[in-house]
Amino acid sequence: MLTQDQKDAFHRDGVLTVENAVNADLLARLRADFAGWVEESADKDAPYGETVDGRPRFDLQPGENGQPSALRRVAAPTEVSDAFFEAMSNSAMTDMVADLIGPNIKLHHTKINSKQPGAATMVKWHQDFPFTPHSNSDLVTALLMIDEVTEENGPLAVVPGTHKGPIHSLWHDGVFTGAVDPDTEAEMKQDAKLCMGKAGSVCLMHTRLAHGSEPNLSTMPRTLFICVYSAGDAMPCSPNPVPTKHMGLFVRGEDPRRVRAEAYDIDVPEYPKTSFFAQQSETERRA
Ligand SMILES: O=C(O)CCC(=O)C(=O)O
Repeated sequence: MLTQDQKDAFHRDGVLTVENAVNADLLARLRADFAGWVEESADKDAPYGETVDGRPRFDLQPGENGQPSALRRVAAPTEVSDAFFEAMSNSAMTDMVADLIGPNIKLHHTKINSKQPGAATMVKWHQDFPFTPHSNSDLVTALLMIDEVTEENGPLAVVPGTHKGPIHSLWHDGVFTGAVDPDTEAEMKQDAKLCMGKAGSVCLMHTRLAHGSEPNLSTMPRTLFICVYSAGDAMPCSPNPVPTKHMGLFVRGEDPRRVRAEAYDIDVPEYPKTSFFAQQSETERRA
């Protein structure tokens, strides 16, 4: 599925963007299901629905400055949509991940992050691994573009090569902020590269790569379907922050029934009270 040059680029940079990760028919079904959730959420002003641990499935950006609240996260969409299950488990995207960390690939979790036009939704800088530590770091976060991602609509920003650098703590002064400290963030932003592409493209990101994203300044939505996969022999070291009945599903290869370990030190993450976005916001941290 991926060329040797693409695989080499991923291992060198920790990030690779590839077009046509799902076919046109599946992309249309993904877009239709998500449009239905946006419509359903329009008359809601607080998170709603329920996932396996009782927390809401649908998370809303609180309305500010006269803007209505807006859907920003769907947790574990594979549980409520055949299209999202298919994209996660049986698409070109799945094969690409197997090319990078396969042959045995299992699912950790899925979610949709959406930035509706005018909403303040943004992601503070972090690496994924301190949220989801495993016995080894052969984990890929696949961010499938459900909408076209442009310079204006809040693209993912990454710092190539940081997957080979330090693991940055997300705890500061005894508080789990879900983000690196402000000085580290300023340094990361200086070297940031944007991951953009047409709808149906996927950004494949190493779990230790530093990344963040700014609000959507355009009139078009920016929606990403995010699947976190691990090698079959990577074992989770903390509870899944976005638990799903599909966790541990082998989507390629088979269970090797072995654990492979890498040496590293990491702070234990805090389990989110509500969602990732609330965890990164001042309000929840002070609650
Ligand atoms: O939605 C985004 O722009 C980034 C997603 C992300 O960083 C995350 O969910 O960990």
